[in-house]
Amino acid sequence: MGGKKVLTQGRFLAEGAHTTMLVSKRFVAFVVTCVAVLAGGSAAMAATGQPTPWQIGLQPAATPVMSDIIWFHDFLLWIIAAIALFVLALLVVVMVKFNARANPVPSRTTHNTTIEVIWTVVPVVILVAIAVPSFRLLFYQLDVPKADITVKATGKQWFWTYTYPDNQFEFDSLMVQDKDLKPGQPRLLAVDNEMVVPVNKVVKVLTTGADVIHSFAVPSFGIKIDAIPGRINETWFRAEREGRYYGQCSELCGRDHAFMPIVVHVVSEQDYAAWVDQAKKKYATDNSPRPTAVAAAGGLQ
Ligand SMILES: [Cu+2]
Repeated sequence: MGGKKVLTQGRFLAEGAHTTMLVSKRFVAFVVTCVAVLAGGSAAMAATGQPTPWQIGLQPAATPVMSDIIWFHDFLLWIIAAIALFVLALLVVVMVKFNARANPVPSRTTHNTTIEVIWTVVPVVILVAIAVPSFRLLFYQLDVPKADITVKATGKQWFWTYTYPDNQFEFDSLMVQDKDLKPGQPRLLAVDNEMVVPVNKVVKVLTTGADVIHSFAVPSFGIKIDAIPGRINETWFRAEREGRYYGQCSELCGRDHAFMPIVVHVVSEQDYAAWVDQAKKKYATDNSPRPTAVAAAGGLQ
């Protein structure tokens, strides 16, 4: 009887060990898959200018401002991680070395000049180390360089109107409905008439609102600026790669707030010139009332 029990127990233990090994193997496989998906995902999204499944970081940068934002984000992450680990280590030391059992007679120390100077000076140094790149980035974002082209984006309930004041035309940009999506067009992000700009040129974006406050935001450009009725805000970007970059209204503006995406199509200078020629005819602003219906989709495909 006793022997059988031991045997059963032994088999149970062996089975247990086998299961543990299987689980840990599966766990390793899971982690490897996750890493592969994340690495593959980030490589795939490098060119997309839109969010991707399983994305955990910021969208890849398409402008120098966004590159700096990503650098600053990562820099802060290291500092935060170091501080959190340091505080955790201190807590562990306190719990292990100075609990009532390990340290029955507590020290009666109340002041220690050296440590007080250190815990005042070190945080100041850390804050200065954060403030310097932070202010530099802020000025870089806010100080608009000499613009090559200007585009005015007017937020409306619930679409955007883009005006090209240098070329005297403007057009409305509405979200493509699910049933009208063409292959490759991302759902809830694609629009019928995209804002087209040339690559490597400084684009000044003026924003305003026609009804309520909207916000013009394109993550991979590192821009987000409120579009406020009655005033003009400005921001800028210089896209370094051609492609389509997607954004969304980022100020709660009413029922269809989630359905007024932004698409900036960055093209070569020649393609931009060709598009302007075509757009001038297609969207010419004259004094006759503009049809409210949006001109048929077209332009650069
Ligand atoms: Cu809006």
